[in-house]
Amino acid sequence: MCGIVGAVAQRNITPILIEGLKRLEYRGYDSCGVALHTDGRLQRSRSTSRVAELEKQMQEVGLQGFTGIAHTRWATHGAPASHNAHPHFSPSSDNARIALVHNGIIENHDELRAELIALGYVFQSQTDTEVIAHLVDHLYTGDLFETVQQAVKRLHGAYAIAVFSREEPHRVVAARQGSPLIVGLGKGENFVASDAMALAGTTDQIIYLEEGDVVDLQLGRAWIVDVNGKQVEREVKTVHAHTGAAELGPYRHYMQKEIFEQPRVVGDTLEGVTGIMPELFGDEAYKVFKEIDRVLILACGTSYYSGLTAKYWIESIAKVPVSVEIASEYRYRDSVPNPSTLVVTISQSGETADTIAALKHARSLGMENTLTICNVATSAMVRECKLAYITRAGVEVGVASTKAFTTQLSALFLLTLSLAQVNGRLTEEEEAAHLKDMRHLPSAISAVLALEPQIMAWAEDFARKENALFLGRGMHYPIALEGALKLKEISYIHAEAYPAGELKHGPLALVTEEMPVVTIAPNDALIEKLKSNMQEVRARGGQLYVFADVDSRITSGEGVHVIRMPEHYGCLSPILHVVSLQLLAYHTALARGTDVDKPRNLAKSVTVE
Ligand code: HGA
Repeated sequence: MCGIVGAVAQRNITPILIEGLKRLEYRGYDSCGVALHTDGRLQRSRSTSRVAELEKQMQEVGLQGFTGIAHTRWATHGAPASHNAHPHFSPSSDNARIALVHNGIIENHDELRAELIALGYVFQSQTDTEVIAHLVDHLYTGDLFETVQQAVKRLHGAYAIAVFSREEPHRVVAARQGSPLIVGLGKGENFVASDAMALAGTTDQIIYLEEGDVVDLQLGRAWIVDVNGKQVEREVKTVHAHTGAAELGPYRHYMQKEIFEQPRVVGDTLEGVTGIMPELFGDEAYKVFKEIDRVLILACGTSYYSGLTAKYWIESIAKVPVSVEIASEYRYRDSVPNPSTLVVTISQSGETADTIAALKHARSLGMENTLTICNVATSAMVRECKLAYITRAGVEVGVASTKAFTTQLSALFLLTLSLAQVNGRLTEEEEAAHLKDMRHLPSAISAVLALEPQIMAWAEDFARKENALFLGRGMHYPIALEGALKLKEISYIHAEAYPAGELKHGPLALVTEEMPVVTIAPNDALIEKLKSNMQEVRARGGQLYVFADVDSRITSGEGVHVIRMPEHYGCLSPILHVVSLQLLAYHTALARGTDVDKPRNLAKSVTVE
């Protein structure tokens, strides 16, 4: 999603801004731009192509400067076109006094636009962002810090902004509310960015701004005022931000690389877990787990499906009731709060706007026992929650999440066992058996990855289809949902998932000889029921593509294609089955020639609502 980088220095900052944008590039964007204070004027360069193209454009005209801001945009308001790309200028392109970049959504943009048009401002874009640029210009007093503090009072919605003025050449002012923003401190120079990763190699001295903060960046000072306009000191952290996208190595795409990293990252996520204990989630975890008598999981997309899987685990093993809600729904609906709930948020980036808002909503309803499963230790989510488990998936570049999902599942299984233990539902023998299975997970996943050639053969068939159904039962139903989501996201094939028993209540009407039906068939208590559901599909001519456990006695035949999973893996079986579905989606997309790592319309780290 959108990325911001800004700098005030005594050297040419173009390389810092461009490098910062490149580090944020993997999140997905549709346009990018840079504005600099150059020779007493504001100048900008914008592109609907890649950051490398923007860099070339800037080199051609020799665009350099000591003060500036840069942006990657993922359009929410207005088409992904160059006139909508940030930075936005005010009062006009040729007479720019204010330059501004923004992440988020301004909800009262229509009202503000009408007001500003009445004042004579002419809009050049369809974005909600441009209203902020004109608003700042309209309120400008000659002191940008003071002006921005006034301007943000008029904004409703979510924003992280960075702005500078032609009249104050060594100053960038930034503010946040609902979208992440950090400050990077240098020696006689200061920076702002939407993520510390953007500044890796420039500075490791990072301040995480809080909601409502406005910061004044000058050469030797970084002053922050809080939401009440009171000057505040915020903790400076030394952050060794990872340097972004790693090398592809022998892989064609990051998604493929990340699928194949799963044995290692699942191992890393579980490393050091020699026994089950609540303290894995934080010092207060034992007390919290004792206090709660239900769990509410809040998440979006793939993380939501890991939450759904965890519901099956927690209810069957720990015997604690669980509800799982889509964060963007939960935050706006009337629900019945219960203070003895453990609120669990799941997010790869820890910055997912909907999930953070849902968490805050839950807290506002008096539910203070919060825990997050997250891949970024320094994220807003980790900072907001009482307890946390940090997955060790490493940077996930592919927009379609893979290794983040399996590491989330690994952490959620640990949570299940910890809750079971606190509730006296885990014997020492059971604990030892589960730990043994978890230790063996990396090699079990590797065995699934070895199925790639067989899955590639199936992908050839799938690439010619426009629809697909996915079936699962029990804890494999969320895995069917995740498999369908993967296929949709990167191959653009319409795919839907159903609990297999639900087929006859409607979706069976879709089954013809043209319909591939992917079936997850672990050898569990529901296998005979599932076989009946498969017969229902075959009777209507549907083509079954079955991932069957080694001992499930399902054989290939007319219209029934079977790939045998290496072993039956009990409770942890969802972690293995999803890997085969990831490979199926990947190879289908490859055969269709889509942009696997940057699927159309999607972005990583969804920091807007
Ligand atoms: N609303 C702004 C910024 C969008 C954004 O933050 N995307 O991640 C726009 O549409 O330009």
